Amino acid sequence: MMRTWQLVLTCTAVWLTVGPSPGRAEEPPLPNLQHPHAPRWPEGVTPERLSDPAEAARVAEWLAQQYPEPRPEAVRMLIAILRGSRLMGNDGWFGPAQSRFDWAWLLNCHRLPADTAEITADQFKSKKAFFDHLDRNGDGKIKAEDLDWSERQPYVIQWQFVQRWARRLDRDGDGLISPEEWQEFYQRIARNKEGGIRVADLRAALIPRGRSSLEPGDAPSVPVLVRGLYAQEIGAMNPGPALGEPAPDFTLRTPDGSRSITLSSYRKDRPLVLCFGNFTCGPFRSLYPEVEAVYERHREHADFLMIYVREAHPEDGWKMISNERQGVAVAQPKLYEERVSVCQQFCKKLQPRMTVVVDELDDRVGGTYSGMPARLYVLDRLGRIAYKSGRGPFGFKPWEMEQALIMACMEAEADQPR
Ligand SMILES: [Ca+2]
Ligand SMILES: [Ca+2]
Repeated sequence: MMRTWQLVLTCTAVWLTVGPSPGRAEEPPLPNLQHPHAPRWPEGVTPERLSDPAEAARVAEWLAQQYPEPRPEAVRMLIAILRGSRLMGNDGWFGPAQSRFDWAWLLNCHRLPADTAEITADQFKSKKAFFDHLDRNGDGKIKAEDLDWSERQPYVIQWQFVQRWARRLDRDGDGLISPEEWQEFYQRIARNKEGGIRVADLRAALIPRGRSSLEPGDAPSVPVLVRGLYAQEIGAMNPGPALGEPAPDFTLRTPDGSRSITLSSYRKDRPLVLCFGNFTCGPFRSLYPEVEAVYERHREHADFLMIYVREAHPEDGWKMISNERQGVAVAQPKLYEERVSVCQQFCKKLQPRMTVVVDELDDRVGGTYSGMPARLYVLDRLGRIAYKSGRGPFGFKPWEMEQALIMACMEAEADQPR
């Protein structure tokens, strides 16, 4: 009797989900087609058909004709996917951060002419700790290149390499390399070798061969990426607020439900950092401890808030073998309570000390700020967007954000009544 009831309930649930309209159950319709920033989609084409490169190229051409340049961000990303992008961070909607706090701002703040090449410690008008962070390469001078986080900078290339290395060592994905993980890495690559690790072993372990730097089992197919784009799992379709705009207000609850946090209730005389992220985004987990480190360094003169958003790599989307190995395997929450529960898993693993709030299931805040899958903002003391990182995971650069935050703090300091 129980079984019959279960069957009836299951059938009813399936019918309610799929509805009576025609269409094969294994190819559900694209979500969010009515979203104001969703790219138009050709009639009768399912994402699954785009496994055929010729069909993908045809749809890319159709989109290119539908949207003359300059194209919306989501259209740029979709066309890049259809033309073979596997989301390596240098195409589609990925791009550099935007910041009011750049080299020109710093020179102006010091009343130095625009062609000045460097600022020395003696000339610097704020705390020594601030100088040390702005002098990224530690040569005792701040130069324009210290503030340049584009990929042409050797420092940034090295930094990305270290980040990839750290992720390979961090087997449980908590953003820290434990002594056991360090030892395990040594054993893994030195296995069957006499007398330690050779340079070639390190190279083989840290510079994987092949087209993708993703681990085996993590590389996505075109249909998975197209569905991920419309589901806003690989990123929000909205481009988010522009530099200088007032930060859109919101109220969200903490994961324990005990508090509601409203953005506009934060102090007006100091900067505020917004950190967007989710549990299943591996690069975000890997870098989150660095955001916490920035929080510890600057909590005395700035506010911080983390907004927990939609999962990037749920089991029913672009699932990652590397996540499963780390015990990070969750379906995309269908209820707010489920998202809260995944956020609690995140909190258990990453132990955030800054305040965390959970976005509503309709992604009202993550969507507005283009916060999915991960992104950083610095709001100035007037609540305007002063720094907006590139889209995560590639644009998620905590140390770039820290430099902008330091300059936002210098600006706030200079404005204080004396
Ligand atoms: Ca320097
Ligand atoms: Ca670890």
